[in-house]
Amino acid sequence: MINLTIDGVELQVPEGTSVMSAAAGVGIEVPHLCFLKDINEISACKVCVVEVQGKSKLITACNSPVEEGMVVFTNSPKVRRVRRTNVELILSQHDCHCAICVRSRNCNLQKISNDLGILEVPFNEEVPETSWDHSFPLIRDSRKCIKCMRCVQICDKVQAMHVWDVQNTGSRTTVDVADNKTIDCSDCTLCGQCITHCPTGALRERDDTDKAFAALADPEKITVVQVAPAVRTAWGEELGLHGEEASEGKMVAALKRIGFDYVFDTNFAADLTIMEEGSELLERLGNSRKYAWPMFTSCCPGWVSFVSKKYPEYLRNLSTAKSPQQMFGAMAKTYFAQKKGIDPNNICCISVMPCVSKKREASLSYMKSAGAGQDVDIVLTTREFVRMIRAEHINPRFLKEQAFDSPLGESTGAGMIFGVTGGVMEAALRTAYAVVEGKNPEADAFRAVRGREGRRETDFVLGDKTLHTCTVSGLANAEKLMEDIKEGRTAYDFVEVMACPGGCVGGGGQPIHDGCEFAEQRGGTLYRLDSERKLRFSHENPEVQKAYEEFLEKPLSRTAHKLLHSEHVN
Ligand code: HC1
Ligand code: SF4
Repeated sequence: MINLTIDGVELQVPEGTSVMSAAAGVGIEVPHLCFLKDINEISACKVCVVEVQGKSKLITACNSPVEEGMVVFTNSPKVRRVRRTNVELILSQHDCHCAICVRSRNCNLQKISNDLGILEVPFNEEVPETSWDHSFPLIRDSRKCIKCMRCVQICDKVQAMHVWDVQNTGSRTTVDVADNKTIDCSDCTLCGQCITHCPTGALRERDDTDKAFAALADPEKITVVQVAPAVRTAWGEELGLHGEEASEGKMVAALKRIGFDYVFDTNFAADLTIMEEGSELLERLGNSRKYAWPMFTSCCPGWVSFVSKKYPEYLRNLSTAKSPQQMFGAMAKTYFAQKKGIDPNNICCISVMPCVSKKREASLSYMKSAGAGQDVDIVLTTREFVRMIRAEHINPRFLKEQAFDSPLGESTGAGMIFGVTGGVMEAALRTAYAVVEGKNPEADAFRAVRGREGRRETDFVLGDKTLHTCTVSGLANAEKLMEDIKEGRTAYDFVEVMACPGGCVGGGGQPIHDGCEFAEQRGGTLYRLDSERKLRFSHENPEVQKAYEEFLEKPLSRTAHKLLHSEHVN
């Protein structure tokens, strides 16, 4: 153990601990912009400088290890002076129009500048804007980039997509798409992880809230909104609601207050997905020579995009079941429209998703099986939903809980856990067991698939077959998985992959908490909501059962195939 003093506090920490982490352990936050633990420890921003007694040069706290007897000052006059100059230099090359920045009030650069009392920028350089296609779902504003390198490292190390690179030198240094490509020609899967790890507003999703407000104001349009499982775990975070205060009922009430005509649950469609994908798995297992193995889940569009860009020869391994978002859209513009006697062309189908890639999924040319335009018209991230709540001056604390509408609003605990890594697998196994054994298992019988590691392998006995399963989150983990499969180092029957670490709860469209990961906590919320549900098995969802009786007939029927399945094309 190492003994040291930080700002007068004596402490003992293990050897190798960084000064920043030692300080955090006693409640002293050293300001920083570029640092991300184990991912970006390069001290590019120089904001975390601290003074060490007896040393003339300041050191960077993020990547300097503690030393025996060290006496550290994190906020001495010298530290404040140098830190202030370093921040002023960053601001001199930054577009400081905070009032019109999407990250206003949630920007670490803004906070640190304010804390340092910087009210004017003494140096000012004209920062040129690099060209960008603003119709693409991910937008980069080079004038707000502070060259912290977080996006480069997240995309390289966590997602293995290598989309970003540094360009030019000196004061012209910037980050842009690597190899002089345009973003739409790059490998970007739209996972959005670079957005949630950007400390400023240099990266953001395309804002579609204006389109949603226009649909709400159009008297001809019936607005039908669906909310993804993971959204309910995070929508209250930026609104100051804590834990159970940000309930599903208040979320529904907020959507109704905004003015949506029907508020439905993507969880309903997740249950429907289990019926279709589970049946597909059993059909494939029964005719195993006809199919490529393993079967992959297909509900995460970041993962589907990854396969199509990097391993197109494995596209046929993906389940043909569409994602719950897309199944919902197809059902809303057919089954629901028919039941209500609404012309599907008058329905505007909107989703609230924790994901940026869902914007692209909804716009794919083959996602219009209901024959009334795209099945899903507008996709909003959780962050955009929160902006709409704010724009409408809604204080969720004063809202009374409301229930989802029917007939696409009922869901089970199995649909709920789709939003956390391992959840699709667990939900599918609950129903597959029931089909094979003729009775339900214990609802938590397959909890072995839960966990924080990026890759988990588990075997389950189903009838006379042992099912080898694998669950992965994060695309760098997916890349290792694919290489293992390709090289024959491993073999599975059923594989679930989610592009974002932790699953959709850690999605690229979720609220941003600079440098902090919230996926685990949000995943815990989904498991709690699952355990509190009366129904825990997708096949017991009464509205799903009714939809089969009244409209779809049975899983994998002709209608189901037409509306709920698609081939994945490159
Ligand atoms: Fe997801 Fe899914 S779980 S992909 O993470 O299968 O986005 O939450 O909506 O479609 O249900 C996302 C979440 C979401 C789909 C479902
Ligand atoms: Fe990389 Fe994901 Fe960002 Fe695309 S969205 S650049 S894949 S981190």
